[in-house]
This record gives sequence, C-alpha cells and structure tokens, in this order.
Amino acid sequence: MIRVVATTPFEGQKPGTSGLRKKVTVFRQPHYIENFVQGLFDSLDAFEGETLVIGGDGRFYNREAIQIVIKMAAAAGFGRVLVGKGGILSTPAASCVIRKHEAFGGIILSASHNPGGEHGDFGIKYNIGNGGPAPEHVTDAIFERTKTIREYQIMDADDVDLDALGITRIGDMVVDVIDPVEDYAELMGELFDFDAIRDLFASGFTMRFDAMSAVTGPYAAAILEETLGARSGTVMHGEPLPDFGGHHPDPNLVHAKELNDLLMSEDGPDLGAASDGDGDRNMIIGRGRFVTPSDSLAIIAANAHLAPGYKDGIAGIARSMPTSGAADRVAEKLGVKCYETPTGWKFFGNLLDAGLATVCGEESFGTGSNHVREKDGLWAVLMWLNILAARRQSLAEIVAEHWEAYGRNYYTRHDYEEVDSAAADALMADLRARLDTLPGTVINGLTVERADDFAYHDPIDGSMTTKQGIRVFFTDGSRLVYRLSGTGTAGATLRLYLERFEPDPTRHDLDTQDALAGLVQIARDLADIEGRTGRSAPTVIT
Ligand code: VG1
Ligand code: CO
Repeated sequence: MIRVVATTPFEGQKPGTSGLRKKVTVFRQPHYIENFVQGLFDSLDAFEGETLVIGGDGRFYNREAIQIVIKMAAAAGFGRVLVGKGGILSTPAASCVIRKHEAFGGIILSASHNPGGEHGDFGIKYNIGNGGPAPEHVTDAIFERTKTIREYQIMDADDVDLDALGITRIGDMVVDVIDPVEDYAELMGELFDFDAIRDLFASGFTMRFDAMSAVTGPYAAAILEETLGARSGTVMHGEPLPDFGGHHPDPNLVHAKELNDLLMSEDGPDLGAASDGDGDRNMIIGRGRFVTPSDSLAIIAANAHLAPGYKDGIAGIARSMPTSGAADRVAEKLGVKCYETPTGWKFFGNLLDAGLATVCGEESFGTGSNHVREKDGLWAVLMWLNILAARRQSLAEIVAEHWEAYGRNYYTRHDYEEVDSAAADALMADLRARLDTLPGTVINGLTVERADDFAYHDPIDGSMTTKQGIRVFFTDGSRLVYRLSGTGTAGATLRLYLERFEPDPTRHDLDTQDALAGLVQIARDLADIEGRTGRSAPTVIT
C-alpha cells in the first residue's frame, strides 16, 4: 500500500522566519509539498508509532495539503495523527494540542498573515514536541535534505473525511479528527478569570473582535460569545474563508482599518481586537486608544498577576530585538530579567522551556506566554479582558497610567514591501560596512552612540544566530533598526523600526508619527532608502 515515488529536488525549500512560505502556484506543482514533507520526516528520528498533530488556517489548498501529509505520515510510520475538523487548527491551538496529547510534533499548514486564495500564499511549518516552532538546526537539516531528495513515500489510500469527528485508519495509522476548539478553550478557562470577564460583559461592556475571515472565528465565537456572554455579533468576519474575503488577514492599522475606525468613533465599543490568518497575532484597541504591540507586552507583563494562571507573578520577559524597550522597564521594576532574541517565535522556546521567561512578545502584533509555545492572539485578548475586568478602568486609562509610571516608548514600524531583492541586500550590506564609522556621527541633531548587527547567543543550547538586523543607537536613547523580512514571497521587504523614549508625562499624547518624524528622516537618509529602492514612502506603517 506504500507507494514510492521518484522525484527531483526543488530549489529554495528553505524555511524562513516561520516555516516555508511560497505562492500557492508554487506549492501546487506536482511533488512540491511531498518533497518538503519527506525532507522533514527524513530529518527526524524515532517517531515510529508516535503521534503527529496536523491542522491549518483554512486557506486555499489547506485540505489538499492535509490529505497528502496524512498519507505520508502513515507511510513514514507514525502511529496516530490528530487532525482538526475541517483541517482547521489555529497555530496556538496546534501548539496546545501537541503539548496536551504529548505528540511527537505537529505540521501546521499556514502562511499566517500573508494573503490567501488561489493566487495568494501557502505555507508549511513543523513544530517540535514542546509545541513550538522547530529550532534552526532542525529547519536547516530539512533544507539540506530537500536538496538531494530522490524519492518520497506515500500511502495509497482514500482521502480522510475531515468533516467527521472520530477515528478511522490508514494502514496501521489511526486518524483522529478532533474538535479544533475544545482543548484550547479549556486551557484558556484555566488561565483566566472567566467569571470576572462574564461579569464585565454582563455589566454592559462592549467589544468587537475581527477574525478577518480567518481561523480564529470559531474560537472567538465559542469563547467570547458562547462562554463569556459577549453579545452576539461581537465577532465580525467570523467565518474562515479560503481567500480571507480577499483581504490580508493581518491585524494592523492598515488591514484592520474598519475595526480601528469603529474604535476611534465616539460611540465605538469599549474594546476592539483582531487576529491574523492562523490566529497567533493580535491587535488591541480601546475606545480612542490604539495599543502598540510593544506597549501591550509591557502592560500585560505589569498586570499578569491579575489573571489566575499568573497569580504568582512572572519569572521573566522575553522580547524580539526590534520590539520596543517598554517591557524592559517593567522587568526592571519587577526585578526579573528581560531577554532580547532575534525575530521569530522559535527563539523563545528554550527560554520558556527552561522557565526563564513567562511572557514573550514581538512588535509584529505577537504576544504569548508559557501556556503554549507559539504566540497566541486570543490569549492576548483574554488577558486584556481579564485585566479590564479586574481593574474596571477603561483601556485608555490603563495605558495612560502605565506611561505615567514607566514613561512612554514612542514606536513605529515602516515596511517597504516587494522592493528589488538586490537593492535591499545592497542597502543592508552598505550599512553593515559602515557600522564601525557611525559612532560619533551627528545626523539632524542626534549623535550616534553605537551601531551593530544583532547577534544572539542562546543561553540554553549555546547556538549562535548572526545578522539579525542593523541597530543604530543614539545618545538620547532613540534607536533605529533595519531588517529584511523572512516571511515574504515576492522580492524583499525592508523593515524599519523606530523608537524614542519620552519620560515627560505632559508629552505622552503626541501623535506617534509626529513624535518620530525627525527619527524617520534620519533613518531614510542614513540608508539612502529612496536612492537605493526608488521608494519615497513606505508601503505599510504600523
Ligand atoms: C514577521 C514578523 C515576526 C513574526 C513572523 C511570523 O517576520 O516580523 O515578528 O514572528 O512574521 O509571524 P518577518 O521575517 O517577515 O519580519 V506569523 O503571524 O507569520 O506566524
Ligand atoms: Co500568524
């Protein structure tokens, strides 16, 4: 029943910041996904008879890909697969299921916040037994294997009925189609004070959750509306669609504009939140107040003890390098350590496993904790609801009080999408070459204190990761970061991260772009962004 199929390698099957992401048209080439999956299985050891978790964000090609993965898992000798009904599992839910059922690992079919549909993006990612994204030594091994692959093995079997809960078999392997929400919802109930949140909603608190026609719709409907009593209609765009309704399922001020407009209106709801394609990102907005993800991490860290799952406090914080220093200030006050890691959730896994960090965050709308090993959009929303329910203040008041106590880190990210790859590489190479000469330079009144190319030494496994972004620090505490994206599928995306600290409470209400305008100009000049890319303005500002 096992069919051995001859194949030849495809170029470029190298996982990026979060798995292998390519256009759907690339993934649909005969043998493409099979080569990658065989490369993955060939790189793993001792999974005979073990459990593999499989699910995706429901985008175009999700079901077809899942059938292939199931049949290849059977041929490879896995004992059981747990697959989400309809092929659905949000990324944090997949992480939760892997941990709870002590699976060997999991395969997540998703390109996250990238657009979907027939002409959009697709992706595949492997998570290890701790529930987290595979570390680099694993993804490197997979890539190496895909370069020399000559054949793959697949079970000749009928497709599994993904819409019927329960157990079937393919060969010797058990296929268990599970409810994608149940385990995850149960975990949320253990971490947060659901009674207090129920009381909050019962008191007339209003909210809108934009699932962006992506995977979190069913999770949000079950938890917010059915369990916590938020009024029906709280969840908008709640049905997962293969093309996400033609939108970018990316919860930011550009792609979730409708929600933001609603929250900025006078009679808007008390809280607005959104999540991305695979449910691991979150955006939080209070009436009249957008919370940057960096601030959200800091405020969550400062208030986590209000949630039952964190009542004893946090052991530490971890943030990706480009994320603002707001969390560092909270860590200092709490007397815990704040770790700075490269971009990508995979770098948090070791810190979480070792108990060194409890909450983690990235500026890219990612927040999470040690409850799973992925960032978790709905978790962040529930954490905010828990904080709001405990403090009974408006979100805007909570944010203002936080800035008063710690100062405000004005923060923005400017993305230049789909620029010419060679031009982007040259821009970075040029900055790298000038790192030694930058200190002492005065640009538009600001003096460069130091500049480097971020490198990370993992304190647990000793691994070294280099070239993770150019950092330029100024003597007034401001910081610029230049980095190339590792998730795009067309050309290069240059990300520019800008940050300035403002201790003065009378200056905490400036418009973010106004507050950072001087720094933006310096950043553009320093790297000659327009000259090198031909772009006079970024594509997306968040
Ligand atoms: C982006 C973000 C990064 C995030 C990654 C995956 O990566 O900047 O912080 O971890 O996406 O998020 P990059 O390399 O494009 O900057 V998701 O929601 O796609 O799993
Ligand atoms: Co995502």
